[in-house]
Amino acid sequence: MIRRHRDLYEVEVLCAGNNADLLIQQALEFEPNAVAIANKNLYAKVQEALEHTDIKVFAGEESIADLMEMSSIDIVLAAIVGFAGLRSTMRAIENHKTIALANKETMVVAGSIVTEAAKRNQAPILPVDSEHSAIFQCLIGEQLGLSEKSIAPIDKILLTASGGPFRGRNREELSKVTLAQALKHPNWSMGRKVTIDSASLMNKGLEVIEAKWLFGVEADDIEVIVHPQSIVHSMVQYVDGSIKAQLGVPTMETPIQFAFSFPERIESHLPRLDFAKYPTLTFEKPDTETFRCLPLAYEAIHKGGNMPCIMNAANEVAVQKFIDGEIGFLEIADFVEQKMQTAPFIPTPTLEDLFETDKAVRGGCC
Ligand code: MN3
Repeated sequence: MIRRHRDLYEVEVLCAGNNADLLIQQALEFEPNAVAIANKNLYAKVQEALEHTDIKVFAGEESIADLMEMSSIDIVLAAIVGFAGLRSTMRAIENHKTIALANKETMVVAGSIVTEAAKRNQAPILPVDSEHSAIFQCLIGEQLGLSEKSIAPIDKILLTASGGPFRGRNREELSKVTLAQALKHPNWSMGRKVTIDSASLMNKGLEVIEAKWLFGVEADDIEVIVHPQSIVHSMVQYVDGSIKAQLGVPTMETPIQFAFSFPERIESHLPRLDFAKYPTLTFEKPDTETFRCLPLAYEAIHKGGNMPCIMNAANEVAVQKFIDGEIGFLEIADFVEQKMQTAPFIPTPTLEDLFETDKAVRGGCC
């Protein structure tokens, strides 16, 4: 997107977790002011590769958060996966940056704190998650501004889910699925964590919570609908019964571009949706008996407080255990449910409480 619109956007900072090679390659192409790599062990490698340039090199998660203070930054694409993205996103908000939010865990864990801080600091949060970008696009013209608490004309949000690679399978079949099968998503190409979350429907659970905070609606007014073709990216039903939907081929480039170009629309060379190739679009109810992560997410948001944080941390641990072959696929939900029952509950947590909760659950507190 940036590559095609170099006249509109300048890259100030690039950050990476462990992928030093891609960071170096992109730094040489986009010539940012600074780069940061979270993994400090890779500092020397990046520094050496960029030695002959003016690009400043930093390492460590703190330095990523510190870079958010740069006055030359207007918009931050918050795309660090998992809880790890919270601190730098908060720092960007405190520095009045526009946030293009690709990190849903930030909203899941600290939705109330993040949305309040965004309001206080006049830092708009624009969704990058494809479903939330769709909802946002359906809301334009109906009400102004995101994160407003009262969106009067909405009846409900219809959040679509592809159903992932295991749609239609029963628990017996799911007890035997492998990591390789879980990583084969039918429509979207994404990182490991998100792909496994998609297979377990936890991703949709996280998205329900994300939508609640982004659009100021109650979780019960968000209905998940399985739509295997991933063409309708989500919908909004209004009080008069009208439904607006946003459609397109499944690619993350569209929502990323829209978050950057909003309130304008700019050209894109991306393939157009050919309806002849999709003669049938289907919709079905999610199987919440089999895919228990989705009801667990509703339970967490109903409970409130630090419960979504407990759920998220437990899920991140469980997904890693599944990747490492320590637990089976169905045990992801078991693990999450168990932590939700035993981890200490805090009804109105501060940001520091949430960091403590996250650490405790990861540390195996309970
Ligand atoms: Mn999504």
